[in-house]
Amino acid sequence: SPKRYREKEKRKPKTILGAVKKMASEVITTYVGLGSNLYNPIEQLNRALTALTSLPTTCVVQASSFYQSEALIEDAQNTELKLPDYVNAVAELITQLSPLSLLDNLQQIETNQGRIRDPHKRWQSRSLDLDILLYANKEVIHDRLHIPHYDLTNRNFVLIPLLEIAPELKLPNGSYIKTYLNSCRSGKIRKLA
Ligand code: A4P
Ligand code: MG
Repeated sequence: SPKRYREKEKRKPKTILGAVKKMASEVITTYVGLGSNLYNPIEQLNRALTALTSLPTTCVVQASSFYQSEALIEDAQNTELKLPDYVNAVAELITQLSPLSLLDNLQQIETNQGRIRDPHKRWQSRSLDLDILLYANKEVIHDRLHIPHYDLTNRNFVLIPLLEIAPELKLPNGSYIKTYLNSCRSGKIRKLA
């Protein structure tokens, strides 16, 4: 109806510049951690990076080198059984997806790459794990989502690739991420060629 049309018109930004600013303000920088220790981890990460580039309203700005590291396991986990090494990396994205819809999309990529999720077992070997490390300066506390990632500052295999692409990055609380490098767990890690 003409009335509804007029209402719709009202909601439009007044200028092109207004529209551009509105769009720009909704673009968020987010960092995603990638990890794999099954079925050719390097191949898994390359596939995942390609999948990230085709997410809706999302661009991959840059990705870190790949790093090989010893599997971090829980104290209670059976250590006689040596788990395969991980390959880890971090990607910087810009996106207009909300945190939860980004999570849905990441979990879909994991599933597409054969990730089998057993909610009763933590830290199982996996073909692909995609974690949202940071989402702009936001803190998110939700049943399905904690941002920043709960263990980000303790893991050298997250901190090292993250700092490679964003050395001056800060947590939402304002502290520099690089300051955690000295105090994080120091499992074996090496940069892959
Ligand atoms: N979830 C909450 N917050 C987030 C977030 N910021 N990003 C929820 C992604 N997911 C988040 O995750 C379990 C649930 O966490 C999800 O359903 C989501 O709603 P998951 O991927 O299903 O299971 P998970 O990964 O086994 O659990 P968890 O505890 O997150 O494991 P981690 O912490 O990811 O650790 N060793 C090396 N060297 N490298 C590794 O990458 N990774 C792990 C897994 C263990 N050891 C490792 C590595
Ligand atoms: Mg995970």
